[in-house]
Amino acid sequence: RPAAPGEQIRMRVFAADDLSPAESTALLQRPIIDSEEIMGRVRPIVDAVRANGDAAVLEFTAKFDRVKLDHVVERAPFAVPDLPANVRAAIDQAYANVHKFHSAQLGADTCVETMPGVKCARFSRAIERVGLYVPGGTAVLPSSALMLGVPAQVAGCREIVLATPPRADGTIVPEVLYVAHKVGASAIVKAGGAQAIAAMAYGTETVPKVDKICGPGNQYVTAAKMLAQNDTAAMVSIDMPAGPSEVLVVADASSNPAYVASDLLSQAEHGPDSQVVLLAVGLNDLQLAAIENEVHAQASRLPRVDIVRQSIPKSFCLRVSSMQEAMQFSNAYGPEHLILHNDRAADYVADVINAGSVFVGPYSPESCGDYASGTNHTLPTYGFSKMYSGVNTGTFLKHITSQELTREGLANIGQTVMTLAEVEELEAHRNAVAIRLRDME
Ligand code: HSO
Ligand code: ZN
Repeated sequence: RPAAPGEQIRMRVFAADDLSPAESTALLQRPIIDSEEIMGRVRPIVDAVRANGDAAVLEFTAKFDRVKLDHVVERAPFAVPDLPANVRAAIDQAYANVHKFHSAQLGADTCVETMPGVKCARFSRAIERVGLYVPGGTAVLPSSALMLGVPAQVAGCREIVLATPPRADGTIVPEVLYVAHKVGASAIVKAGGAQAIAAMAYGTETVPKVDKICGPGNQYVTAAKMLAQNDTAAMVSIDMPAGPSEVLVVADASSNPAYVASDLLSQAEHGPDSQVVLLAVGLNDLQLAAIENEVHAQASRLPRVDIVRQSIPKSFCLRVSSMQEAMQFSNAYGPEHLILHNDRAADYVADVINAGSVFVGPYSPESCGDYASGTNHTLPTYGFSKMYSGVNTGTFLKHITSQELTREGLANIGQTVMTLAEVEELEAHRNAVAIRLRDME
């Protein structure tokens, strides 16, 4: 139940010691998403865009975004808007940091001589055409354009297409336009939701078809990405499945209650379904109350307090007695963001097994990673940090292998290959080696 105006905005509190195994497992669960119901709504939209192209996209934009457009795509060069100097400087700084960190991820090619005369190499190539989805909704998100566009640019993608819902007057958010220009996007699709994803997956008269679609979005966007990925007619891949945004904060008696509360709230303000977890390590009632009071006091002053009134009561605090217990719970939960406010926070990074991104110590708020420090903010949610990485430069690359054998190399490896071919009873395979070895005798 959302907190009523005037009522204390507080998280539910559980003590690990009092929970049955079933109850603590239940705490790890994310809200259940009825994917069949959503797929049922999204499939006709995807089909319509596939069949009718731009006309369908324009129709859905009029229906869902209530914006009447006469064209879907803006092509580069974009008319870069006049931005306030401080905003432009902030975007430039964030761009520089994200660019620096993602450039360092361009790994070197590898070449290994596995046996004398047998050389194996691996090199990378950029995915040629990528589609980046920048959500609209309750906030304008130029930072998401940056977090998707910079790694695509660093990887060397030939065509970067950005999709984002238009504003009420049909224009694109100026900050997003500026980022699109900086990352070298070639086109902006003025559409959101499933229709934008479908347009990039299949291509339309004006929307370029892409090879991979990345970026966060609501359940409809995610459903459309999954549908497109499973359709061989689209021939497109996606970055990862996405659920509501999450943070897990670890605090102990050494933590600053105001800092802890501010981090919980910066996630809580994203949306009513934001997942916020506090692990209170060995805190007494008074110490926990200090954090709770800060949450309420800071929340009450936020412009988005109505969203926080919904998300905070759905979130929870778990009281645990040791850091070991905290890290165990965190790894089982697999949070999108993990913030370590505890004493000697850096020592615990080694214990992290599942998390999208880790924020270490009292001076590393999630906001810095969300906007400007250099790490990416497009991260796995919903427990998918157990098997997915956040968006990174590698997201936009493929790795190709090659080999070159000399005569000597073939002589060295030939018998091994022929024996294995015999085991598999694939005579043509065996012969491809044998025919060469005979010539060499
Ligand atoms: N925390 C969000 C990213 C974001 N925050 C964008 C502010 N703007 C990702 O979980
Ligand atoms: Zn955020």
